[in-house]
Amino acid sequence: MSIDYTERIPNNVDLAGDRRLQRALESWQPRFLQWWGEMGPALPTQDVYLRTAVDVGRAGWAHFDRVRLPDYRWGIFLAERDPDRRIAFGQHQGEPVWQQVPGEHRASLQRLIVVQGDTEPASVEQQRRLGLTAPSLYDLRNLFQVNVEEGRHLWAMVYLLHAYFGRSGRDEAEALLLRNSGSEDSPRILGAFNEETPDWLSFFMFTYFTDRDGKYQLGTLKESAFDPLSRTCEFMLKEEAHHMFVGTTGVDRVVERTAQLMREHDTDDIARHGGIPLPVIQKYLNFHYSVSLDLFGGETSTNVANYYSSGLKGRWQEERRGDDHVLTSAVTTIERPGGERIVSVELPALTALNHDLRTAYIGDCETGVTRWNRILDSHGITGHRLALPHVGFNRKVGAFAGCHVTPGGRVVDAATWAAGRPAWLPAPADKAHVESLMRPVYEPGKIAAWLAPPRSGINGQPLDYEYVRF
Ligand code: BYC
Repeated sequence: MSIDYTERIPNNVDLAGDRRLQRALESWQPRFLQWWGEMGPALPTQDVYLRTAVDVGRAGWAHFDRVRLPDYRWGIFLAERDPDRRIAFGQHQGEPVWQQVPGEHRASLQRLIVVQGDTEPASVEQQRRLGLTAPSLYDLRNLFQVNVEEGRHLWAMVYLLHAYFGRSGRDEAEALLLRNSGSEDSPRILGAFNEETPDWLSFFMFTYFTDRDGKYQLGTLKESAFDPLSRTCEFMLKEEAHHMFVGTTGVDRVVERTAQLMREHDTDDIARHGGIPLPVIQKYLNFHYSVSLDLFGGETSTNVANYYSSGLKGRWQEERRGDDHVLTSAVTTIERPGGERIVSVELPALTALNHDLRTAYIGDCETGVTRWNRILDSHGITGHRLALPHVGFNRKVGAFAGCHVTPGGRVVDAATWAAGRPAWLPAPADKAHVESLMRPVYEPGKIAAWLAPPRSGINGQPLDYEYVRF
């Protein structure tokens, strides 16, 4: 079913056919817009060159146009329904997928949807002030594209809460607009979404590492036996691809510019030449990677075992796995601290599914590091390498929480950790330097001196296109 843009809430779920639901969502809509006004982008603009979904099918789903941000057509878009789809894993493997929520899984499914939904507006809140220091109109436009799509992902989860979870779902939808990133009284649910994204290096790292957790979590929810959740995640993943692109190419361009400055001035100390030194890039990487690893939950979790067995949340690329998809007798190996060393232990695969997902995620993160090191190589910089820190580094969740592990993977005491910290995580002086570079560049085609230009414009437009008008 194609998307109906004549409706107050654009959708492809025949909202008009369910008046009660339509009215409930229409009463949530002004509250969303109020939240967007208060917590969304702080920079006033006239319009932005944005893409909007016009069809959820394979071809031609995106339409580009100049849009006033508050007029963006947020709506409800689910991927096409496959009438033959069957549950791919767990106790219900082989049975038809569910079009309604089974009573016994109501609380767990609602919890998963609320946790997912909570991250979407959180990221908009975290990025609220970035427009004030955008390094170019191209980047500013990308920020706003990410923001409106996160807003739409909130709509996706709110639709599920309203349509399938009755009164408690409506209450949760309300609460999604009441919690705020970093709030003392009512913070966002997951740790990384209460951290600040105060500068564009953080934004690129966030869209590389934290949005990538989103990709993997959505990938597991796409496998869900609850078909409406699966279908909405499938479409969200298509939008998510652009967020990955912003992160990957954003860090590419920081590294590229840093390498250029290192060559040009024949020094590693490029801070005084207006660049971001490699050790600072590494520290930001260490921070964003480690807080993103926390988003996978504990290495061992009975929650995830139950989600899997009951069909709520699958594995990354479940159907491509060559095992029994039940995992009752499978085992796996994980690393965890064992006194002063890190030891490997064998565990039931079912309770280690967060670890399984995290392993796929880490493999994906490595590809970024490889490409950034290739950029250094291409500038003849061979003495420096970017690297992912050890999984135990700077962790607050899981087996390594409360244990001090260096980026290289050595377990150390609290004093050694405290002494090493300024070299491993962004120190006040690093943050101050990065902040000092954050000056807005709003002239079409121009770019801040700490960042290399992108390889090409958006949707075939030239780099000096007026992507945002004021
Ligand atoms: N912070 O059994 P455990 C995205 C809680 S990002 C705070 O080890 P479980 C996006 C946990 O809730 C993707 N609390 O974990 C990216 C549990 O509490 P309860 C978001 C945490 O349940 C960028 C307790 O600790 N989507 O889309 O197996 C921009 C024990 O946990 C944290 C999802 O996460 C934490 N980091 O797995 C925009 C998918 N970690 O239940 C968007 C939905 C754990 O005992 N969520 N806890 O009160 C889930 O699948 C799971 O809830 C988690 C945790 C993977 C998060």
